[in-house]
Amino acid sequence: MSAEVFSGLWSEIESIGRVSSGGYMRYALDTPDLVLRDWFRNQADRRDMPVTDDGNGNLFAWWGDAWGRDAVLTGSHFDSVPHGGGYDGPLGIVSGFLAVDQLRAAGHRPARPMAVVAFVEEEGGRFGLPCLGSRLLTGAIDPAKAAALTDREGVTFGEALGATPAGPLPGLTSRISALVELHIEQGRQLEVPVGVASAIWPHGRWRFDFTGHGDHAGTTRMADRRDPMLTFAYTVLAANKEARLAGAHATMARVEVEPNATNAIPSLVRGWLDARAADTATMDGVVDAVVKRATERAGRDGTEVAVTSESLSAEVTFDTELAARIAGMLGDAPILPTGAGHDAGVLSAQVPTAMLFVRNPTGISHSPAEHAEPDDCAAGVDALATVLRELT
Ligand code: HGY
Ligand code: MN
Ligand code: MN
Repeated sequence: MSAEVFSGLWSEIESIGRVSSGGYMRYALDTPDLVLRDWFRNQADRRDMPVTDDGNGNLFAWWGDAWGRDAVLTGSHFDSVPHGGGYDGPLGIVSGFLAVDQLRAAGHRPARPMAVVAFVEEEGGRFGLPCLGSRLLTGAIDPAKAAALTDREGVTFGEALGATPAGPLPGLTSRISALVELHIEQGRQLEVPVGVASAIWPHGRWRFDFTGHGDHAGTTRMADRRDPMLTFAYTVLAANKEARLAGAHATMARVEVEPNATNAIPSLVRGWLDARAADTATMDGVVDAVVKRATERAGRDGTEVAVTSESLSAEVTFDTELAARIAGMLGDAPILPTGAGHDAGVLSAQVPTAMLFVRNPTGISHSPAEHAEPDDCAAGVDALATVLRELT
């Protein structure tokens, strides 16, 4: 694959959902996502690849019998975090179509069906639960619960989807023999264009509701205040400290304040904790320590704190034999873990899965500055084509 051919297809989607920050606002099933889903169908049509929808919002473009036995899937997601980068997700889908082109040009005739997949709501940016589409496909979430998830405007996932999600595909594990997801690397770990994933850190999201007494900013004595913003601010610092002490990662980057007025002491501050670590015990230890310190501080501030676990993603160890086999196909590509969650991680609970990482020169992701070089992206397509050829 040449960088020019890669850039040619890449340029077709590059501007979809991009905003003035240079980042992307691609929320699941929102307008830019619907445009990308139409682009996906158009790409499939151009390649005589029939498209099926699994009733959960995930799209599958087929080369061979749709849902024939032992299918090999590749793909990723279109949705982004707000003002996120353009590669996180779409790179895996564009590379999937280009890998099909490359295999066909080389005369490959797959002995088993293949599909390029677009998983819905991987980031959880709109409905709050990451990997929603792949959790539905694998039965990891109850369809009614998924349908009831709401976005900031109060629109439910069921309304956005236009139906109650179908839930798990019957006989999934016999229908899929492997999933290979290609994704931009999101750390600073790759010195060569392509790597292979070994594991995904366990990670989760917890919502902290800090409640206090709303009051006038100008007339309320400092000694009389029950200000939840203080408890929140302390908790942000505590999360950072506990993560550093444990060698884990903790972030509080999303906050909602009521009434969110310059001259009113808040009655409620809602803050989300994203915590991750190389193992579950360490992650749990960090979260417990943060909850303990937030609760103690609330006692001093005269406020209340309630913590709700909103999503949990268990530790993933990818199929080691498959990872080693793939690394071998790619001239001993490096095998490395990641702290980022992926749909492949969800599917790994049921089917053999692997991930290919494409070098990210700065390691920056979930930011408009996210970037991968066309040469490395083209090398990623070559690697994906090699793996898909061997697996089919
Ligand atoms: O948050 C993550 O790890 C992924 O980008 N959903
Ligand atoms: Mn992401
Ligand atoms: Mn991603």
